Amino acid sequence: MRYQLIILLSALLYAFTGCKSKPDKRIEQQQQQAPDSTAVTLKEAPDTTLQPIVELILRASGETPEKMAFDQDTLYVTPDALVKLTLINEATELNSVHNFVLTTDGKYKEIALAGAKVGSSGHYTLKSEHVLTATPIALPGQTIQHEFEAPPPGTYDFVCTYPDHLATMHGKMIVK
Ligand SMILES: [Cu+2]
Repeated sequence: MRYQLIILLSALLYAFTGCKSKPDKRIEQQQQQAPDSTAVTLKEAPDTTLQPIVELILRASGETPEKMAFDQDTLYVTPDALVKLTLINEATELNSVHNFVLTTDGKYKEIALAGAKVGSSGHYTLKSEHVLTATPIALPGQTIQHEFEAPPPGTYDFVCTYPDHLATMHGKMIVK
């Protein structure tokens, strides 16, 4: 009798755990497979707390193409810096429209000539791998604030790409 009771209990126990374990596994699998809709993938923003800041103030002046010029022909920037450029157009003549286009690989002349054909709606700036950054155009009397990451160490050219300003409006940016 006791033997039978043990068998009965064992059978019950087996039936109980057997029935229960199967659906449990399925639920576990479903839980593993189901995408977790509560998880949010956050793109880690670069930590700029300790990033050096280089502030540049560049003035453009001159009322005729021959006299139009930036007030500096060499700008110095440290690598990894956040560059805060202020472009001040001090001119009053309508044709004295300027921008600041930073270029690589000695291509500033090509960039300026091609940019001149882009027109005002495109801020006279060609979309090119040789253009690192560019301000919008600054109309006479306007001041433009523009921020960009310093490029790797090296020497770059900046240029105004408004038509016919290339000859007098360009300079070097040295990153070191
Ligand atoms: Cu210009």
